[in-house]
Formats: sequence, structure tokens, C-alpha cells
Amino acid sequence: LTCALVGAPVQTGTQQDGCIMGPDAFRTAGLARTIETLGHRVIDLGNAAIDPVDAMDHPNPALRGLSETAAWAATLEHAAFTASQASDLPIFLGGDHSLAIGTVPGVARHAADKGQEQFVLWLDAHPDIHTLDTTASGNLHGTPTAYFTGRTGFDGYPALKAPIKPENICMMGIRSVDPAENAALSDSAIQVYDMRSIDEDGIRAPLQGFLSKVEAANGALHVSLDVDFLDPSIAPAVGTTVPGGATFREAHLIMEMLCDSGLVTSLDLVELNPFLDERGRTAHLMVDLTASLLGRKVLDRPTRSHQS
Ligand code: DIR
Ligand code: MN
Ligand code: MN
Ligand code: MN
Repeated sequence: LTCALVGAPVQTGTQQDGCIMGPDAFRTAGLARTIETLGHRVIDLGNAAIDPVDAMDHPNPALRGLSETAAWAATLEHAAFTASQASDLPIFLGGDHSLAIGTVPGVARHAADKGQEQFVLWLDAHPDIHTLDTTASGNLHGTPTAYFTGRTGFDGYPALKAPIKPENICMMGIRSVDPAENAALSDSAIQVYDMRSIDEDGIRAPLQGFLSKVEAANGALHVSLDVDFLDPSIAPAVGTTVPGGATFREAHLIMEMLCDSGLVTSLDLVELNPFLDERGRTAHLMVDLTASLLGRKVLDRPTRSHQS
């Protein structure tokens, strides 16, 4: 495969500074080298950037970073679309999770051009399904899934060319949901596997079910991996840790199954705040998870080739 690295040093979607260093922390942790060791080609497209923006008004006084975040949407949509054309697998290095307002629409436009449906696997403690009106924290990293599924109330954001169908989204690891998000999820066809469901049934059957749907539709699959999907005991470098997250093996098994499926066409690595890390530990774990997704394994097992 050819993997394209796209740095997205977005931190206007959060309260705490530090995600701006995420892309370089992933590079420092050896992401490119690790991927090359697995027999793939890596092109590093550098970091995307936005121009200075004018302030945008909104009736919700809690909102912060609105104009900058809306500007990132257009920049990253374009970067994601271009990187999808230039590679088999773009990897977006965050940056906070608001970057998915650009990466997901960009890869979805590429899929639509190829006549493919876009699917999204959302690995996160949070569903990030607030609108600009419902967010109480005002942190826009809590809003991307609402935007890219085409919910209203994102005035001033780019119009969506290829909104994601809720039934094409699978969320896993969820364990922190605000009341307005709960209402949004119960009204929607998004498949949500919260931590209780993972405790009870594991990840294998639900993930296999979702991957079968993607395969049957001949779809493109975007994986959005938030550091806080992982338990804070193994991944402390994130501003919004929530206890009771995915274990080391649950996370690797997901990546190994994704690798075996050959279905993944793009990946977000988000919410890493290197300032909160212990000697790059979380960055290294995220790199190792990416390695499992791209073919690192203990024993030889058959793997289907990646669709391009
Ligand atoms: C909370 C926390 N739901 C909020 N959100 C996120 O601020 O809206 N943390 N996304 O990653
Ligand atoms: Mn492609
Ligand atoms: Mn998130
Ligand atoms: Mn999260």
C-alpha cells in the first residue's frame, strides 16, 4: 500500500492546548518508519494549515474556536480528498477530533466519485454528536458526527457534498454521553456499542457484523480513532480521559480484524496531547495500533489484500 500522512494540527476544538503537537509526536514516535517496516510506502504530505479568519457570531455563548474550526473543515476536506486520490490509505494525524469535519467529508467525496458508499467506524469514549446549539461545553471536538451526517445548525460551515448515512456508522467504546447526545443517538440509525455492550459481548461479533455490511456494499471504510477510546491506564495523553475504556488487547484485536478485512481506506489518529504524555507512551501505542491495522502480526495468518 501507499500511505499518505497528513498532519492536521487542530486544537481549536478543545479547551486545553497541546493537540497542535500531535502530528509531530506521531512522527517522532516513528509512524512512517513503522509502516515502511511492514512493506508499505509512505508519503508525508506535511501539515495542513488555515489562513487567519474573522470571528463568527453564534447564539450559543459557550462556543469557542468556531471560526477557526469552520475554516479547518474546508482545508481538511480538500486535503483529505487530494490525499485519497494520491494514496491507497491516507492517515490523518491530529489534532483534536473536530478535524473529522474535514477528513470524513473529504474521503466521502472521493468514495462518491468512485461510486462507493462511505462507512465510518468511530472508536471513542464519546459519540461527538452535539450540534452547535446543544453543546454545553462549547468544545467543537464534541460535534463532528452531527455535522458529517448532515444535521442542521452548522451555519457558516461548508455545505456537505456527500453526507454520511447514519446507518453506515458504527461507534465502539462509548461511555460518556451527554443528554442531548443520547436523544440524538436514539433518534438515529447509528449502531452504538457502548462499553457495557463490549463487557457483555466483546468486540468480535459486532465488528464482524459491521465489516460484513461494508463488504456487502463494496463500501469505503474510514476509521476514526480517538485516544480516549483506550483506557486511561494505557493511554494517558488525552485531555478528556474517561475510566473504563478499551483494553490493549481489545484495541489491537479491532485493528487486526480491520487488517484482515482489507476494507479500510482511511484513518484518523486524534486527540493525542503529547504534553500530557509519559515519555511518548501514548504516541507509541497509537503507532503500534496503526501497525496492527497495517499488517503487523505475531503468527502468520491469511490476510486479504487491500482494495484500492
Ligand atoms: C463532551 C465531551 N461530550 C463535550 N466530549 C468530548 O464537551 O461535548 N471529548 N468529545 O472528546
Ligand atoms: Mn483511493
Ligand atoms: Mn472524539
Ligand atoms: Mn473522545
